[in-house]
Amino acid sequence: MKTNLNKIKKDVLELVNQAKDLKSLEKIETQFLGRKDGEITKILRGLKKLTVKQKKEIGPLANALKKEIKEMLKEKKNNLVGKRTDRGFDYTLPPKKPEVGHLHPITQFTKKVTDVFVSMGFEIVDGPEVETEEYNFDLLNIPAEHPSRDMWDTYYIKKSRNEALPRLLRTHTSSVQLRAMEKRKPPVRLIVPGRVFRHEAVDAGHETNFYQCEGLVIDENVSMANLISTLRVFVKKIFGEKAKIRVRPSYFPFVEPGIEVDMSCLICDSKGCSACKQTGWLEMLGAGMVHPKVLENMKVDSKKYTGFAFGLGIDRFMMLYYGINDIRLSYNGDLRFIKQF
Ligand code: FA5
Repeated sequence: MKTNLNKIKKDVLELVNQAKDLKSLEKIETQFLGRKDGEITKILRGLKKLTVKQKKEIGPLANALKKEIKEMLKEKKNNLVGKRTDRGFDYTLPPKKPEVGHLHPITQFTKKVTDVFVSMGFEIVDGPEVETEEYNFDLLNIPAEHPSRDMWDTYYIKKSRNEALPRLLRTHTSSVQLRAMEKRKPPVRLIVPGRVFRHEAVDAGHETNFYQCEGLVIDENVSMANLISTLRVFVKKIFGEKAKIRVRPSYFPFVEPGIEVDMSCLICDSKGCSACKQTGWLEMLGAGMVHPKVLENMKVDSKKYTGFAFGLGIDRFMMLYYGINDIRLSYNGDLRFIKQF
């Protein structure tokens, strides 16, 4: 009996060594440990026919061998699972977790921006990305052939046969100002977050497709001081006290006077980097007091009401917020970048 057990051990060792897949291991298990006809099972079952002395000798040996075989099979199984040799499919492995996506960093940051404005009492308004010249230019005091149209290099859409007027990809969210005022009367306090398009020379701070957030406030006695303090509160709410802004006079045909607002570059601590073109400042937004002509185009009495408007670059703010030194990273689809947010 003892020799028999030794032979079984030798056979099992040999078979386990030769086994190349999980199926072979199952076969070995059945052959030696199978409940009905397993060789070890039969020996254990036959113990009752032995003398007490034999039982005492063979019983522990057979049980020890059973345990040893189980361990050999387990170890070999682990090796095989590691190598995945079982016809390329191992049903004992836990399933691969499905990739769960998340909102793009621009979408997440846009929400942050709009949340701040909503907390300041602004209403969110939406508008079309494909626009007419009327809303993108004419009603904003930028007539056809006027040189100020050169400020925005525009993508035009090919006219279809039954279209009288050309359409274009909006160059700024200011186009929605006029649309919003068709359905509203002052006082208004609204923002328009959205995508805009320009035929730009792309670099670390400029894209052809980017995001803006327009703001429009119209009421009695609205002033430039209200505009600047609104922007200052916004910037501090997003970036905290460390953020500095500077205001420069500027020109936009739809505001008078117009300003541009720069923010201290938080990417390089104002030391100069590729994102701020080594100046330590990043241009963040254009703004100003709504031009009386534009108020009239909105059917707003320009003698009674005044207003301010601003258009901030969401991408630029996001770059400063997260310390991203190249705007193109947001649009190249590289998951190594996107997964960091
Ligand atoms: C405008 O688009 C005006 N509509 C803003 C405005 C609104 C002025 C209301 C007055 C009243 P501008 O072209 O400067 O202005 O763009 C506004 C902001 O968008 C810039 O300050 C910048 O932050 C961002 N921006 C402009 N061009 C790009 C670009 N190519 N890539 C990324 N961000 C840009």
